[in-house]
Amino acid sequence: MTTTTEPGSTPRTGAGRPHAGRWAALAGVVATGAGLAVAELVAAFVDPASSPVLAAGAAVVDAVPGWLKDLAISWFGTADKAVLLGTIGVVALAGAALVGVLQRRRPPWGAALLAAVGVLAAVVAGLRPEATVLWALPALVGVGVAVALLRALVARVPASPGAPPLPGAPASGPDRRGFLLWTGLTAAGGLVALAASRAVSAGSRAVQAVRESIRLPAPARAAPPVPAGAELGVDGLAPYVTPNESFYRIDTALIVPQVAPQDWSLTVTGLVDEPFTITWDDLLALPLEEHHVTLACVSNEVGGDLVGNALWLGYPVRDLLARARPQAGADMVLSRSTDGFTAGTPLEILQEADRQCLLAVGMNGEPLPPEHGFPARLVVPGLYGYVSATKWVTELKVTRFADDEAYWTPRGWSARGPVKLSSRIDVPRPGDDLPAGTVTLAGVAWAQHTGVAGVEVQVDDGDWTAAELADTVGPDTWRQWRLDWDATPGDHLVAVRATDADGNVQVSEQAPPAPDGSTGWHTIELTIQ
Ligand SMILES: Nc1nc2c(c(=O)[nH]1)N[C@H]1C(S)=C(S)[C@@H](COP(=O)(O)O)O[C@H]1N2
Ligand SMILES: [Mo]
Repeated sequence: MTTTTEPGSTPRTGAGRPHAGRWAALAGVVATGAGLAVAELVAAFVDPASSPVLAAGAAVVDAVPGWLKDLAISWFGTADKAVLLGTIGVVALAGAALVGVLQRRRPPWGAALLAAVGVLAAVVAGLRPEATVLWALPALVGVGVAVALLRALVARVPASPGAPPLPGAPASGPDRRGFLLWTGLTAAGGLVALAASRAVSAGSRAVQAVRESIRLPAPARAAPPVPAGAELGVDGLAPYVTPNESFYRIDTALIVPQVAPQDWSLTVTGLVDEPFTITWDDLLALPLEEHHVTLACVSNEVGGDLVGNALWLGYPVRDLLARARPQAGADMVLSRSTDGFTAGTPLEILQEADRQCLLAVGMNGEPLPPEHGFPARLVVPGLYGYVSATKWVTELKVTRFADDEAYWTPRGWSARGPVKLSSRIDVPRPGDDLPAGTVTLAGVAWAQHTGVAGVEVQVDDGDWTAAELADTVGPDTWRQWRLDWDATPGDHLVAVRATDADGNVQVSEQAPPAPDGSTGWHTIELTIQ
């Protein structure tokens, strides 16, 4: 608590009544604490990591220089995180007390300071690398509640003994009993909100803990190793395998579904002779396969980043279907997620002997991250995600396109979504400083399940020049490309196009993503100095 002595107030001496500054500080602490508890409650619904306290802590960890981090670790060892959170707690407590005192003496500056810190916390949370816009919500709701409580409680702070009433305060000021009652009720409400937030986030924390304890079985059939030549080693170029943390995420779920493996099962049903259900343990006991597949979103604009490549571990969907024995006339598998999302995939594609469609449980050597479908999802080489890559999948219904519609079909997207041949320029980045001379152009190109056979680059109205193409494990992934260009000063347009293994050349006609995927050449403007 602060020990301010206000002008005109009697300094507190010994056993006298605490003066109003202390009550105001208490009001600040209780109002702020209740607001933080409400923020925790909102965060429990949005994402546990969107808690303003955790997000601010994470931002501090990212911002402190390496030497300070090393120093903290050498001083506090593994307790460094507890020390950091403790420090944030002490600073918050002191700040909250200050806000209370300020609000009493210089209204509305206490409330204004609190609001400013809350908005800052919302921005910090919203800018976390893994954040969605929703991450700003906990801090915004929390600070709204805190400001309202602060104003209400400070207005009820009893006057210091012997002090003249503050400007604007009624002559017969608020009484001490009333203040304590309101403060107590607020504190109790805050504790209830905190308990509720713990209860709500218990499910996701439990799922998180189970996920971390899982040791996935080794594949019965391992993926071919990634050849060294798959990486061209160009700075700023998308890596051949996309790390899970930077893998694009697209789904309709406002809150990431939390599905515990022990509660999960997958049912194969519909037009089949032998419907069946497998549990998580059943699935892990099957011979799993590993396969690199580049996933792409139909919403990806030309040059966009809604595409990524990962090593998936899972069980062939083909074998699940064989066990269920689809009936004649069926032509679609409607896969359904716990959150109600559905995708419709051509049955014959899932049955192809040489197409590795997986019921995946692993992504780049670890269990699927929750936002990528933990515990199980589908991955189908060659089809956009919206018609194939159902996350948190629990049902495969064998059916007919004539009888069933998947989630996106009545919303303006094609029932069938083969990935279109495409390519992208990653390097240079817009705004890069480019002196004349050799400029490296580089990017990626994909034609899942057919394979990319060539990439060409055109500068201004010049000829198309073949780029160097990196190695790949096979036709189901993208390939890096690069070309060293002898750049002359001035403004230039650089375009890229790919050719697939069947000899199809990427088309120049520009089409928007809807209804079945964008087309056109990725073209960038470069200014050479
Ligand atoms: N349950 C569920 N699965 C889903 C979706 C969804 O909205 N809900 N979106 C699909 C779409 S449109 C794409 S592009 C891929 C994206 O997978 P990712 O988020 O792992 O990159 O998931 C697919 N699976
Ligand atoms: Mo998508």
